[in-house]
Amino acid sequence: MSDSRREFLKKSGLLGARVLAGGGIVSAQHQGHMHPQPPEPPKPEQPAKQEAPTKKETPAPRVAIPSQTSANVPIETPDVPKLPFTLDNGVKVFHLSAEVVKTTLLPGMREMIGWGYNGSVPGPTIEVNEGDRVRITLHNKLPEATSIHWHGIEVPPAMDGVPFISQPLIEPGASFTYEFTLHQHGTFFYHSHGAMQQMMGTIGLFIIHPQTPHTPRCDKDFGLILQEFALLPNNPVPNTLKMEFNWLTINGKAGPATTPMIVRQGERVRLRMVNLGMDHHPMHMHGHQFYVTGTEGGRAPETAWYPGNTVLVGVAQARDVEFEAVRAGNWMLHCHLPHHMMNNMISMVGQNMGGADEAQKKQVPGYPQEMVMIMDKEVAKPQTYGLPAGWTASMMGMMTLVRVLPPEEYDEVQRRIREGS
Ligand SMILES: [Cu+2]
Repeated sequence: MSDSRREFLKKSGLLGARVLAGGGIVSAQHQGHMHPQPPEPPKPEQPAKQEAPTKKETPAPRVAIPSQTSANVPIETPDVPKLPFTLDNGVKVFHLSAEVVKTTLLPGMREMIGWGYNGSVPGPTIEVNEGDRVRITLHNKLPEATSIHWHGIEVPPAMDGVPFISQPLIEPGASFTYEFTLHQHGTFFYHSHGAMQQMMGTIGLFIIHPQTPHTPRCDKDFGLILQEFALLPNNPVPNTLKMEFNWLTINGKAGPATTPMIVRQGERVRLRMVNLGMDHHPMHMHGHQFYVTGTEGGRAPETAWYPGNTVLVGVAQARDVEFEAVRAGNWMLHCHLPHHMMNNMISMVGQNMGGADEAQKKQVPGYPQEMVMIMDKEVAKPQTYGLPAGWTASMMGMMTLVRVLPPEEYDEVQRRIREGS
Protein backbone atom coordinates (compact mmCIF):
# COMPACT_ATOMS: atom_id res chain seq x y z
CA MET A 1 0.00 0.00 0.00
CA SER A 2 1.46 3.39 -0.94
CA ASP A 3 2.13 5.89 1.81
CA SER A 4 -0.26 8.42 0.36
CA ARG A 5 -3.05 5.84 0.20
CA ARG A 6 -2.30 4.67 3.73
CA GLU A 7 -2.39 8.30 4.83
CA PHE A 8 -5.73 8.80 3.13
CA LEU A 9 -7.20 5.69 4.71
CA LYS A 10 -5.86 6.66 8.12
CA LYS A 11 -7.42 10.08 7.85
CA SER A 12 -10.70 8.75 6.67
CA GLY A 13 -10.70 6.18 9.43
CA LEU A 14 -11.08 3.35 6.91
CA LEU A 15 -7.79 1.62 7.60
CA GLY A 16 -8.53 0.85 11.22
CA ALA A 17 -12.03 -0.29 10.41
CA ARG A 18 -10.90 -2.54 7.57
CA VAL A 19 -8.14 -4.13 9.62
CA LEU A 20 -10.43 -4.69 12.56
CA ALA A 21 -13.16 -6.13 10.40
CA GLY A 22 -10.66 -8.43 8.69
CA GLY A 23 -9.24 -9.60 12.01
CA GLY A 24 -12.71 -10.21 13.32
CA ILE A 25 -13.56 -12.42 10.39
CA VAL A 26 -10.43 -14.48 10.70
CA SER A 27 -10.63 -14.98 14.42
CA ALA A 28 -14.33 -15.74 14.33
CA GLN A 29 -13.75 -18.39 11.69
CA HIS A 30 -10.80 -19.84 13.57
CA GLN A 31 -12.87 -20.03 16.69
CA GLY A 32 -15.50 -21.79 14.70
CA HIS A 33 -13.03 -24.44 13.63
CA MET A 34 -11.05 -24.83 16.80
CA HIS A 35 -13.76 -24.51 19.41
CA PRO A 36 -17.13 -25.01 17.82
CA GLN A 37 -19.70 -22.95 19.65
CA PRO A 38 -23.18 -23.55 18.35
CA PRO A 39 -24.66 -20.08 17.95
CA GLU A 40 -28.17 -21.41 18.10
CA PRO A 41 -29.22 -25.03 17.89
CA PRO A 42 -30.84 -25.90 14.56
CA LYS A 43 -34.46 -26.90 14.73
CA PRO A 44 -34.46 -30.66 14.72
CA GLU A 45 -37.52 -31.33 12.56
CA GLN A 46 -37.26 -28.70 9.90
CA PRO A 47 -34.52 -26.52 8.54
CA ALA A 48 -34.76 -23.02 9.93
CA LYS A 49 -37.12 -20.76 8.05
CA GLN A 50 -35.35 -18.33 5.85
CA GLU A 51 -35.29 -14.84 7.23
CA ALA A 52 -36.14 -11.86 5.10
CA PRO A 53 -32.83 -10.75 3.67
CA THR A 54 -31.60 -7.51 5.13
CA LYS A 55 -30.62 -4.75 2.79
CA LYS A 56 -26.89 -4.47 2.36
CA GLU A 57 -25.94 -1.01 1.25
CA THR A 58 -22.41 -1.50 0.02
CA PRO A 59 -21.55 -5.17 -0.19
CA ALA A 60 -17.82 -5.71 -0.50
CA PRO A 61 -16.91 -8.12 -3.28
CA ARG A 62 -15.04 -11.31 -2.33
CA VAL A 63 -14.99 -10.51 1.35
CA ALA A 64 -16.56 -13.09 3.59
CA ILE A 65 -19.18 -11.20 5.57
CA PRO A 66 -20.07 -13.26 8.62
CA SER A 67 -23.76 -12.97 9.31
CA GLN A 68 -24.94 -11.96 12.73
CA THR A 69 -27.04 -15.07 13.02
CA SER A 70 -25.90 -18.35 11.63
CA ALA A 71 -28.57 -20.76 10.49
CA ASN A 72 -29.15 -23.49 7.97
CA VAL A 73 -31.45 -22.38 5.19
CA PRO A 74 -33.63 -24.92 3.38
CA ILE A 75 -32.14 -26.36 0.22
CA GLU A 76 -33.78 -25.34 -3.04
CA THR A 77 -33.67 -27.91 -5.83
CA PRO A 78 -35.22 -26.26 -8.90
CA ASP A 79 -37.54 -28.56 -10.87
CA VAL A 80 -37.22 -31.35 -8.30
CA PRO A 81 -39.61 -31.88 -5.34
CA LYS A 82 -38.61 -32.64 -1.77
CA LEU A 83 -39.42 -35.99 -0.21
CA PRO A 84 -41.88 -35.54 2.67
CA PHE A 85 -41.54 -37.56 5.86
CA THR A 86 -43.49 -38.54 8.93
CA LEU A 87 -42.16 -38.99 12.45
CA ASP A 88 -42.20 -42.23 14.37
CA ASN A 89 -40.75 -41.88 17.87
CA GLY A 90 -38.24 -39.35 16.62
CA VAL A 91 -37.29 -41.36 13.53
CA LYS A 92 -37.87 -39.61 10.20
CA VAL A 93 -39.78 -42.03 7.98
CA PHE A 94 -39.54 -41.74 4.19
CA HIS A 95 -40.96 -43.76 1.32
CA LEU A 96 -39.33 -44.04 -2.09
CA SER A 97 -40.89 -45.83 -5.04
CA ALA A 98 -38.53 -46.85 -7.81
CA GLU A 99 -40.64 -46.61 -10.95
CA VAL A 100 -40.97 -45.74 -14.60
CA VAL A 101 -41.31 -41.98 -15.00
CA LYS A 102 -42.52 -40.08 -18.02
CA THR A 103 -40.91 -36.68 -17.99
CA THR A 104 -40.22 -33.68 -20.20
CA LEU A 105 -36.62 -32.62 -20.71
CA LEU A 106 -37.58 -29.71 -22.96
CA PRO A 107 -41.20 -28.73 -23.65
CA GLY A 108 -42.36 -29.53 -27.16
CA MET A 109 -38.94 -30.93 -28.01
CA ARG A 110 -38.11 -33.94 -25.89
CA GLU A 111 -40.14 -36.27 -23.75
CA MET A 112 -38.35 -39.04 -21.95
CA ILE A 113 -39.52 -42.25 -20.36
CA GLY A 114 -36.89 -42.87 -17.75
CA TRP A 115 -36.65 -44.53 -14.36
CA GLY A 116 -36.75 -42.50 -11.20
CA TYR A 117 -38.45 -42.25 -7.82
CA ASN A 118 -41.90 -41.02 -6.86
CA GLY A 119 -42.67 -39.70 -10.31
CA SER A 120 -39.50 -37.68 -10.68
CA VAL A 121 -36.22 -37.98 -12.60
CA PRO A 122 -34.01 -37.33 -10.71
CA GLY A 123 -35.77 -38.55 -7.58
CA PRO A 124 -37.03 -36.19 -4.86
CA THR A 125 -34.58 -34.50 -2.51
CA ILE A 126 -34.12 -35.92 0.97
CA GLU A 127 -33.30 -33.06 3.37
CA VAL A 128 -32.37 -33.91 6.93
CA ASN A 129 -30.12 -32.84 9.79
CA GLU A 130 -26.92 -34.23 11.22
CA GLY A 131 -27.83 -36.53 14.08
CA ASP A 132 -31.17 -37.57 12.61
CA ARG A 133 -32.20 -41.20 12.50
CA VAL A 134 -33.92 -42.01 9.20
CA ARG A 135 -36.03 -44.95 8.06
CA ILE A 136 -36.42 -45.14 4.30
CA THR A 137 -38.53 -47.82 2.68
CA LEU A 138 -37.87 -48.53 -0.97
CA HIS A 139 -40.85 -49.93 -2.87
CA ASN A 140 -39.77 -51.55 -6.09
CA LYS A 141 -42.30 -50.80 -8.82
CA LEU A 142 -39.79 -51.56 -11.57
CA PRO A 143 -40.00 -54.77 -13.62
CA GLU A 144 -36.58 -55.88 -12.36
CA ALA A 145 -34.74 -56.09 -9.07
CA THR A 146 -33.09 -53.02 -7.57
CA SER A 147 -31.57 -51.55 -4.39
CA ILE A 148 -30.42 -48.16 -3.13
CA HIS A 149 -26.91 -47.10 -2.18
CA TRP A 150 -26.50 -44.04 0.07
CA HIS A 151 -23.57 -42.42 -1.64
CA GLY A 152 -20.98 -41.13 0.81
CA ILE A 153 -23.06 -41.77 3.90
CA GLU A 154 -21.40 -43.93 6.53
CA VAL A 155 -24.02 -46.56 7.24
CA PRO A 156 -23.88 -50.05 8.78
CA PRO A 157 -22.86 -52.73 6.22
CA ALA A 158 -26.39 -54.14 5.98
CA MET A 159 -27.70 -50.71 4.92
CA ASP A 160 -25.16 -50.06 2.15
CA GLY A 161 -27.44 -51.14 -0.67
CA VAL A 162 -25.13 -53.44 -2.62
CA PRO A 163 -27.00 -56.53 -3.84
CA PHE A 164 -25.57 -59.87 -2.68
CA ILE A 165 -22.82 -58.18 -0.64
CA SER A 166 -24.85 -56.16 1.84
CA GLN A 167 -28.44 -57.20 1.16
CA PRO A 168 -30.62 -59.41 -1.03
CA LEU A 169 -31.95 -57.96 -4.26
CA ILE A 170 -35.28 -56.20 -3.88
CA GLU A 171 -37.46 -58.06 -6.36
CA PRO A 172 -40.21 -56.37 -8.38
CA GLY A 173 -43.19 -55.69 -6.14
CA ALA A 174 -41.12 -56.11 -2.97
CA SER A 175 -39.95 -53.51 -0.45
CA PHE A 176 -36.88 -53.07 1.70
CA THR A 177 -36.42 -50.75 4.67
CA TYR A 178 -33.18 -48.96 5.33
CA GLU A 179 -32.60 -47.39 8.73
CA PHE A 180 -29.55 -45.57 10.02
CA THR A 181 -28.35 -42.57 12.02
CA LEU A 182 -26.63 -39.68 10.28
CA HIS A 183 -23.41 -38.54 11.90
CA GLN A 184 -22.14 -36.57 8.89
CA HIS A 185 -23.23 -33.41 7.16
CA GLY A 186 -22.89 -32.22 3.60
CA THR A 187 -23.97 -32.99 0.04
CA PHE A 188 -24.76 -36.65 -0.50
CA PHE A 189 -26.99 -38.58 -2.84
CA TYR A 190 -28.82 -41.84 -3.23
CA HIS A 191 -28.86 -44.02 -6.31
CA SER A 192 -29.70 -47.46 -7.54
CA HIS A 193 -26.68 -49.71 -7.33
CA GLY A 194 -27.44 -51.09 -10.79
CA ALA A 195 -25.17 -49.27 -13.26
CA MET A 196 -27.61 -49.40 -16.15
CA GLN A 197 -30.48 -48.31 -13.91
CA GLN A 198 -28.40 -45.25 -13.06
CA MET A 199 -28.29 -44.33 -16.72
CA MET A 200 -32.10 -44.50 -16.77
CA GLY A 201 -32.11 -41.76 -14.14
CA THR A 202 -32.26 -43.42 -10.70
CA ILE A 203 -30.57 -40.86 -8.45
CA GLY A 204 -31.63 -38.20 -5.93
CA LEU A 205 -30.03 -35.66 -3.58
CA PHE A 206 -29.53 -36.44 0.12
CA ILE A 207 -28.70 -33.19 1.90
CA ILE A 208 -27.64 -33.31 5.55
CA HIS A 209 -27.51 -29.95 7.34
CA PRO A 210 -24.87 -29.54 10.04
CA GLN A 211 -25.73 -29.34 13.75
CA THR A 212 -23.55 -26.24 13.95
CA PRO A 213 -24.44 -24.04 10.99
CA HIS A 214 -21.53 -23.05 8.80
CA THR A 215 -20.03 -19.60 8.81
CA PRO A 216 -20.23 -17.44 6.91
CA ARG A 217 -23.92 -18.08 6.69
CA CYS A 218 -25.38 -18.69 3.22
CA ASP A 219 -28.66 -16.97 2.38
CA LYS A 220 -29.46 -19.28 -0.52
CA ASP A 221 -28.62 -22.95 -0.86
CA PHE A 222 -29.24 -24.71 -4.18
CA GLY A 223 -28.87 -28.38 -5.13
CA LEU A 224 -28.29 -29.47 -8.74
CA ILE A 225 -28.02 -32.98 -10.18
CA LEU A 226 -26.10 -33.34 -13.45
CA GLN A 227 -27.24 -36.15 -15.75
CA GLU A 228 -26.96 -37.23 -19.37
CA PHE A 229 -29.12 -39.39 -21.59
CA ALA A 230 -28.79 -40.93 -25.04
CA LEU A 231 -32.11 -40.53 -26.82
CA LEU A 232 -32.58 -41.43 -30.44
CA PRO A 233 -35.19 -39.55 -32.51
CA ASN A 234 -38.69 -40.96 -32.03
CA ASN A 235 -37.65 -43.09 -29.06
CA PRO A 236 -38.27 -41.59 -25.62
CA VAL A 237 -36.44 -44.39 -23.78
CA PRO A 238 -32.75 -43.72 -23.04
CA ASN A 239 -30.27 -46.02 -24.76
CA THR A 240 -28.17 -46.97 -21.75
CA LEU A 241 -25.58 -48.84 -23.84
CA LYS A 242 -24.63 -45.77 -25.81
CA MET A 243 -21.39 -43.95 -24.95
CA GLU A 244 -22.43 -40.66 -26.50
CA PHE A 245 -25.09 -38.49 -25.00
CA ASN A 246 -27.30 -35.98 -26.78
CA TRP A 247 -29.39 -34.76 -23.83
CA LEU A 248 -27.65 -33.11 -20.92
CA THR A 249 -29.73 -32.11 -17.92
CA ILE A 250 -29.67 -30.21 -14.65
CA ASN A 251 -32.32 -31.52 -12.26
CA GLY A 252 -33.97 -33.35 -15.14
CA LYS A 253 -34.31 -30.37 -17.48
CA ALA A 254 -32.28 -29.28 -20.51
CA GLY A 255 -31.68 -25.57 -21.09
CA PRO A 256 -33.69 -23.39 -21.49
CA ALA A 257 -36.22 -25.45 -19.51
CA THR A 258 -34.00 -25.40 -16.40
CA THR A 259 -35.61 -23.11 -13.84
CA PRO A 260 -33.35 -20.15 -13.02
CA MET A 261 -32.10 -19.73 -9.45
CA ILE A 262 -33.32 -16.45 -7.96
CA VAL A 263 -30.93 -14.56 -5.71
CA ARG A 264 -31.18 -11.13 -4.10
CA GLN A 265 -28.17 -8.96 -4.77
CA GLY A 266 -25.81 -9.09 -1.80
CA GLU A 267 -26.79 -12.57 -0.63
CA ARG A 268 -24.26 -15.30 -0.08
CA VAL A 269 -25.04 -18.34 -2.21
CA ARG A 270 -24.11 -22.00 -2.00
CA LEU A 271 -24.44 -24.23 -5.06
CA ARG A 272 -24.19 -27.98 -4.54
CA MET A 273 -23.57 -29.96 -7.72
CA VAL A 274 -23.68 -33.74 -8.01
CA ASN A 275 -22.79 -35.78 -11.08
CA LEU A 276 -23.91 -39.29 -11.94
CA GLY A 277 -23.28 -40.22 -15.55
CA MET A 278 -20.54 -41.26 -17.95
CA ASP A 279 -18.81 -37.88 -18.29
CA HIS A 280 -17.21 -35.31 -16.02
CA HIS A 281 -18.64 -31.83 -16.18
CA PRO A 282 -16.54 -28.66 -15.86
CA MET A 283 -19.22 -26.38 -14.44
CA HIS A 284 -18.52 -22.75 -15.24
CA MET A 285 -20.22 -19.73 -13.71
CA HIS A 286 -20.36 -16.27 -15.20
CA GLY A 287 -20.10 -13.00 -13.32
CA HIS A 288 -18.64 -14.15 -10.01
CA GLN A 289 -15.62 -15.97 -8.71
CA PHE A 290 -16.52 -18.63 -6.18
CA TYR A 291 -14.78 -20.75 -3.59
CA VAL A 292 -14.99 -24.52 -3.65
CA THR A 293 -16.06 -25.21 -0.07
CA GLY A 294 -17.07 -28.85 -0.03
CA THR A 295 -16.90 -32.22 -1.74
CA GLU A 296 -18.83 -35.47 -1.57
CA GLY A 297 -16.95 -35.93 1.72
CA GLY A 298 -18.69 -32.91 3.24
CA ARG A 299 -17.50 -29.44 4.17
CA ALA A 300 -13.83 -28.68 3.57
CA PRO A 301 -11.86 -26.78 6.19
CA GLU A 302 -11.61 -23.15 5.16
CA THR A 303 -7.84 -23.44 4.70
CA ALA A 304 -8.59 -25.90 1.87
CA TRP A 305 -11.04 -23.68 -0.01
CA TYR A 306 -9.80 -22.54 -3.38
CA PRO A 307 -11.10 -19.89 -5.76
CA GLY A 308 -12.29 -20.42 -9.31
CA ASN A 309 -15.11 -19.94 -11.73
CA THR A 310 -15.04 -23.46 -13.18
CA VAL A 311 -15.19 -26.56 -11.07
CA LEU A 312 -14.87 -30.06 -12.42
CA VAL A 313 -17.67 -32.20 -11.05
CA GLY A 314 -16.43 -35.70 -11.75
CA VAL A 315 -18.59 -38.78 -11.95
CA ALA A 316 -19.82 -39.78 -8.47
CA GLN A 317 -18.54 -36.52 -7.00
CA ALA A 318 -20.24 -33.60 -5.30
CA ARG A 319 -18.84 -30.09 -5.31
CA ASP A 320 -20.11 -27.23 -3.16
CA VAL A 321 -19.20 -23.70 -4.19
CA GLU A 322 -20.01 -20.44 -2.42
CA PHE A 323 -19.91 -16.82 -3.48
CA GLU A 324 -21.13 -13.39 -2.49
CA ALA A 325 -23.69 -12.47 -5.14
CA VAL A 326 -22.79 -8.81 -5.29
CA ARG A 327 -22.97 -8.36 -9.05
CA ALA A 328 -26.48 -7.99 -10.41
CA GLY A 329 -27.16 -9.81 -13.65
CA ASN A 330 -28.47 -12.97 -15.27
CA TRP A 331 -25.41 -15.15 -14.92
CA MET A 332 -25.01 -18.46 -16.68
CA LEU A 333 -24.01 -21.64 -14.91
CA HIS A 334 -23.18 -24.39 -17.37
CA CYS A 335 -21.01 -27.35 -18.26
CA HIS A 336 -18.32 -26.04 -20.58
CA LEU A 337 -17.89 -29.18 -22.69
CA PRO A 338 -19.04 -27.91 -26.10
CA HIS A 339 -21.25 -30.93 -26.77
CA HIS A 340 -22.83 -30.52 -23.36
CA MET A 341 -24.00 -27.03 -24.29
CA MET A 342 -26.24 -28.46 -26.98
CA ASN A 343 -29.61 -30.10 -27.25
CA ASN A 344 -30.55 -33.03 -29.41
CA MET A 345 -27.06 -33.71 -30.76
CA ILE A 346 -27.71 -36.07 -33.62
CA SER A 347 -26.00 -36.33 -36.99
CA MET A 348 -28.15 -34.64 -39.57
CA VAL A 349 -27.86 -35.33 -43.25
CA GLY A 350 -29.16 -34.03 -46.55
CA GLN A 351 -31.72 -31.29 -46.59
CA ASN A 352 -31.80 -30.92 -42.81
CA MET A 353 -28.48 -29.14 -43.05
CA GLY A 354 -28.29 -25.72 -44.59
CA GLY A 355 -31.91 -25.37 -45.60
CA ALA A 356 -32.56 -22.61 -48.10
CA ASP A 357 -29.31 -20.71 -47.54
CA GLU A 358 -27.55 -19.14 -50.45
CA ALA A 359 -25.23 -21.38 -52.38
CA GLN A 360 -22.36 -19.08 -51.47
CA LYS A 361 -22.63 -19.93 -47.77
CA LYS A 362 -22.64 -23.62 -48.53
CA GLN A 363 -19.23 -23.21 -50.13
CA VAL A 364 -17.75 -22.47 -46.70
CA PRO A 365 -16.34 -25.70 -45.26
CA GLY A 366 -18.08 -26.65 -42.07
CA TYR A 367 -21.12 -24.44 -42.58
CA PRO A 368 -23.51 -24.40 -40.77
CA GLN A 369 -22.48 -24.73 -37.12
CA GLU A 370 -24.61 -22.51 -34.94
CA MET A 371 -28.26 -23.27 -34.48
CA VAL A 372 -30.59 -20.87 -32.77
CA MET A 373 -34.01 -21.62 -31.38
CA ILE A 374 -36.05 -19.17 -29.37
CA MET A 375 -38.43 -20.78 -26.88
CA ASP A 376 -39.20 -17.91 -24.48
CA LYS A 377 -42.95 -18.66 -24.41
CA GLU A 378 -42.62 -22.41 -24.04
CA VAL A 379 -40.49 -22.19 -20.92
CA ALA A 380 -41.97 -19.02 -19.36
CA LYS A 381 -42.48 -19.17 -15.58
CA PRO A 382 -42.23 -16.71 -12.67
CA GLN A 383 -38.47 -17.30 -12.43
CA THR A 384 -37.95 -16.15 -16.03
CA TYR A 385 -39.84 -12.88 -15.55
CA GLY A 386 -37.87 -9.88 -16.80
CA LEU A 387 -35.34 -11.80 -18.90
CA PRO A 388 -34.56 -10.11 -22.23
CA ALA A 389 -36.54 -11.29 -25.27
CA GLY A 390 -34.83 -14.18 -27.02
CA TRP A 391 -32.86 -15.23 -23.94
CA THR A 392 -33.67 -18.87 -24.60
CA ALA A 393 -31.60 -18.87 -27.81
CA SER A 394 -28.42 -18.97 -25.74
CA MET A 395 -29.56 -21.72 -23.41
CA MET A 396 -28.98 -25.33 -24.35
CA GLY A 397 -28.01 -28.54 -22.65
CA MET A 398 -26.50 -28.57 -19.18
CA MET A 399 -27.16 -24.92 -18.58
CA THR A 400 -29.08 -22.73 -16.17
CA LEU A 401 -29.07 -19.19 -14.81
CA VAL A 402 -28.20 -17.63 -11.49
CA ARG A 403 -30.28 -14.45 -11.53
CA VAL A 404 -28.78 -11.94 -9.11
CA LEU A 405 -31.51 -9.34 -8.86
CA PRO A 406 -31.61 -5.88 -7.28
CA PRO A 407 -34.13 -5.70 -4.42
CA GLU A 408 -37.15 -4.42 -6.38
CA GLU A 409 -36.75 -6.96 -9.18
CA TYR A 410 -36.08 -9.71 -6.67
CA ASP A 411 -39.24 -8.88 -4.74
CA GLU A 412 -41.28 -8.83 -7.95
CA VAL A 413 -40.06 -12.26 -9.06
CA GLN A 414 -40.63 -13.69 -5.57
CA ARG A 415 -44.15 -12.26 -5.59
CA ARG A 416 -44.81 -13.97 -8.90
CA ILE A 417 -43.40 -17.25 -7.58
CA ARG A 418 -45.70 -17.04 -4.53
CA GLU A 419 -48.72 -16.26 -6.69
CA GLY A 420 -47.72 -18.70 -9.43
CA SER A 421 -48.18 -16.06 -12.08
CU1 LIG B 1 -20.56 -31.76 -19.26
